[in-house]
Amino acid sequence: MDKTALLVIDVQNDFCPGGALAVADGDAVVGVINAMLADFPVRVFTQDWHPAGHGSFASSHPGKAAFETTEMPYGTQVLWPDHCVQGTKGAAFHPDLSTEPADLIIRKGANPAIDSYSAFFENDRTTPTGLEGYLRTRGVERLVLTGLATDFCVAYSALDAARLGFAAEVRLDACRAIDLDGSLGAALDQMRAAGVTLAGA
Ligand code: VGL
Ligand code: ZN
Repeated sequence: MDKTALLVIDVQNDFCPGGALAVADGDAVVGVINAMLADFPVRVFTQDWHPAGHGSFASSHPGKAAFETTEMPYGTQVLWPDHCVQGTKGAAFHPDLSTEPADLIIRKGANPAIDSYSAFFENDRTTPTGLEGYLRTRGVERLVLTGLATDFCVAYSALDAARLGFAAEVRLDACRAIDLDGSLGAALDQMRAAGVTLAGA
């Protein structure tokens, strides 16, 4: 039997209602994820974990507003409101999320010059977080992905998982999307094309 890991992506206060980059209904994933945890032998949580003044923040780009884009050396970057600044309440996990079962917590986005949506690589798509090695040495072959946001960090993680040869399933009922200019539809299409299973819709 394939060993399956549950990946819980960025269920942090800033992505929940009232947060700096609130995803509509983001906190609705908490109960669904809590109920799934016991079914998996390996559980990995991620935290978006930016230094103040991070390069993905619109506030770091004079004349730019949040949700506009800019060109970075690694490609086009959406500029976000300041969010998930290391050590702040916004960067903490949602208080009702059951984090005790986590085997590993991966923090990403700490490099001020590169954003990091995926749990596996920074947005240059080459600088690794170490998650691949962790999963392989634990014998994991299959991933079930949950969390925030479907069309950014969950999708990038699922696409990287598929590219690395893991079987990947996204549980849409345990995810919520930002959906910026059709980004949700595009992400779902890309995931389907990459062989990611979309479940729980
Ligand atoms: C995310 C935008 C910026 C996410 C993180 O977790 O999907 N989105 N940083
Ligand atoms: Zn971020």
